[in-house]
Amino acid sequence: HAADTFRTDLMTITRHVLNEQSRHPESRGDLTILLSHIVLGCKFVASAVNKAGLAKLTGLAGETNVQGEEQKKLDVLSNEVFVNALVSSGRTCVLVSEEDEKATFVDPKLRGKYCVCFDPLDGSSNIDCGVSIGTIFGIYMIKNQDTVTLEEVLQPGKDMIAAGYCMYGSSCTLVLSTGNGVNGFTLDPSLGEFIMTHPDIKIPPKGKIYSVNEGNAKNWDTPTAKYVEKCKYPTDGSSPKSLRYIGSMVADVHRTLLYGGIFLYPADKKSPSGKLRVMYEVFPMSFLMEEAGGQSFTGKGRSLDLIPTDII
Ligand code: P6P
Repeated sequence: HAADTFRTDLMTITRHVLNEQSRHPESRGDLTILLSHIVLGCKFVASAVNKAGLAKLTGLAGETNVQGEEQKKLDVLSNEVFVNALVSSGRTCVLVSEEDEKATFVDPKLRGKYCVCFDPLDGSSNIDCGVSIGTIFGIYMIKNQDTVTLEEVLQPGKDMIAAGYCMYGSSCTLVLSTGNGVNGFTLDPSLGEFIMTHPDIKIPPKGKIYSVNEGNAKNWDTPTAKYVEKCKYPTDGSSPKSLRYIGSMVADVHRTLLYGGIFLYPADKKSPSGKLRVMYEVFPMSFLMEEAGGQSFTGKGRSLDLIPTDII
């Protein structure tokens, strides 16, 4: 029976990643091990985010909880979880985190060949009101792990070999690409496993939704203002687009991937280079968009062609 087959033939993220690895016979399984540690980090953060309201984890750093323990903000805690998971995987040599001003160069004895750029809890200002937030990550290969320098980390996004995000919302959804399409997995808390629920995600070719913070309209340049105006007052007889803006990039991008449309955070007078961070917001999400048949532009060119000048 279909139901029985489903129950006994689960496509977990671990099994999917192993299948992907088997497409590269020369692979030693390092990426598989690295991804399994990232998945562990996501499971831990999912659990902490779900308990945040109860455990009053959402308090500001420095407050003490009922046990008089120093409270860690969820994003600080999430960062520690991912740094520990990535270092202990033994497959990374340098980490770039939104939470840390400087790159983390892993102890030489524990080094591996990958660089991971990540935002451990993007959109964390939305935690207190229960809006979906997420972890975003991108993975690069480093040529020589023992002598890696910051310059080697500042690679264009097109050199990324994998990227993904985990959205902590009504359910916990992990979306991943290792360069062969995009797949979505949903955490089954009773199993503690991510089960494939969105195989081979492709962004719909036409979308009816535009997603932008209209509150910045007075700061937009003319081309941006004209584009958004056309979304609201189309001149080709089509219907106006709907505006959906959550203010949490993982949630806005996930909806765009599944429903189609456009998400934009245009540069403006306030943020001449735009607000989104290149290495752990723009690159991973652009990688996923292209792998799902979409596109990502900076307004001047392809986002993945950007060469970052610094890690923040
Ligand atoms: P604004 C969250 O802080 C974030 O980096 C992204 O997750 C989100 O898309 C953006 O900022 C929201 O920015 O200025 O619209 O609040």
